[in-house]
Amino acid sequence: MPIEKSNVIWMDGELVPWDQANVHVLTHGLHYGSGVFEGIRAYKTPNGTAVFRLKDHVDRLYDSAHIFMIDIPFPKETIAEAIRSVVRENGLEECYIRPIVFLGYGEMGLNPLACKASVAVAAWKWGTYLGEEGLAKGIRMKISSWVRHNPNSLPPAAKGTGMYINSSMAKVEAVKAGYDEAILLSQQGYVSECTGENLFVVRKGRILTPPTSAGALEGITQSSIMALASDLGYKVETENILRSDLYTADEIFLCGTAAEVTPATSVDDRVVGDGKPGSVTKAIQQAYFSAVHGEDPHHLDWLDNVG
Ligand code: PPE
Repeated sequence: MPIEKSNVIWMDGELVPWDQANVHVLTHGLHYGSGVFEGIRAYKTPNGTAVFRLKDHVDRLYDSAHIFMIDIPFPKETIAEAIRSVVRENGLEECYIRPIVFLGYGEMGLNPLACKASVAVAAWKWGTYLGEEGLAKGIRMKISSWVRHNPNSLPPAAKGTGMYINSSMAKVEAVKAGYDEAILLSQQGYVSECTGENLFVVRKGRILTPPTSAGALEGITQSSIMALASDLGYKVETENILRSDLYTADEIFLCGTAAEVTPATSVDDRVVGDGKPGSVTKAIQQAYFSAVHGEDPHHLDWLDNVG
C-alpha cells in the first residue's frame, strides 16, 4: 500500500515539507539498523482529534533508546508536542504517526557512541493494516519457520528498527505461502507474537496472552485490551501458549496500533472455532473502537487532544 503523503514532517525541531524530509546514504541507522521507533494512532473523538495513549508511546520510545544507549536530544515533552503538531499541522482527522530516532550521518562502523541521533515524526492517513475484510471477517495465519529473537540477542522490550528484519522475513514467508500474517514462536517453542501485533487466545473459557519472556513486545494495545476486557468482566491471564493451543483455540485475535483488533480464523489451516470472529473477540473489538474514539467514559485519560 503506497504511503498517502501529508504536507509536513517534524525533523529535529522543525516542520519540513514532506519531500524534503531526507537523509544521507551514509546514515548510520540505514547501515546498521541503529534506531528506535513508535507507531501511534490519532482518532476522531467528540472533542476533536486525539492521540491514543500518547504518554505511553513516548515513554516506550525513550525506554527503547535507553536500552540501546541512544540519547534522544530532546525532552519528552518536545517529542509529545511534535507528535501533536504533525497531526494538527497536516490537518489530519485520523492518522498513523511514526516517530523515529536514528543514528545519523558522520560516523561509520559498529561503535555508535560518537554518532548523533536525529528525530523525525511523520503522520499520514493509514487505513486498516490487515484489510477491512480482515478486520470484519478475520485473517488466515501461519506459524513461521523463523523463530523470534532471543531476548539476549535482541531485546523484545525495545522497538528497534533493525530488529524488524526478523518480522519482515516471517511476513514475506507467510504472504508468499498465501496467508495473511505469521505467528512467531520463541526459542523455547512458545507462542511469541505476530510480525507487528500481540496475540490473544480464548480457550476453554480463559483468555490468554503470551508473556514478554516469550519474546513479545510489551504492547500498548495489548495493555488497553487487558483493561477493556476487565471492564467487560473477563479476566486475561499472561501465560505461555503452545502451538497446539492455537489449533484448539475457540477464538484468536491479534492487536496492535496499526492492526487494531483483528480476528484470526485459522492457524496453519486449522479452523479456529467456527471459522468466524467469536463473541469475545467482537466484544473486545467494539470496546477498543469505542475507547479510541472517545466514546468510553472510563478511558478518556487515554486520549490526548491535538488542539
Ligand atoms: N509486536 C510487534 C512486533 C509490533 O511491532 C507491534 C506494533 C506490537 C506488537 C503491538 O504494539 P502496540 O502498537 O504497542 O500495541 N507494531 C507497529 C508497527 C507496524 C508496522 O508495520 O510498522 C504498529 O502497530 O504501529
